[in-house]
Amino acid sequence: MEIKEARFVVSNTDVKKCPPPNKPEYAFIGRSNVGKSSLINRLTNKKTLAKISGKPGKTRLINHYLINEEVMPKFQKKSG
Ligand SMILES: Nc1nc2c(ncn2[C@@H]2O[C@H](COP(=O)(O)OP(=O)(O)O)[C@@H](O)[C@H]2O)c(=O)[nH]1
Ligand SMILES: [Mg+2]
Repeated sequence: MEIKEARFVVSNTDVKKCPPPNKPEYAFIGRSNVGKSSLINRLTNKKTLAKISGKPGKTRLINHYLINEEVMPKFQKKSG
């Protein structure tokens, strides 16, 4: 898949508040500081899409990013 567009959608601490699972999703899961954010930025060719930190334990959130929105226009951000 060619990534043409990528944007941050929302961060959550509660999985119940995450966007509805109405799209294919790729999950990047791993220990703190292993390079998850760096990998997301590399794949999307956006240096600042996912925040990268030198210190472990900075991010304790579930972050959702939307890739190629024009291919999947029905996505709606879930509020709250
Ligand atoms: N040497 C090296 N450092 C990396 C690599 N990928 C990420 N890092 C560094 O590892 C640290 C944590 O990366 P980050 O992407 O924030 O990890 P995350 O906590 O899993 O999201 C940052 O200082 C990155 O610059 C890599 O492939 N090689
Ligand atoms: Mg990270």
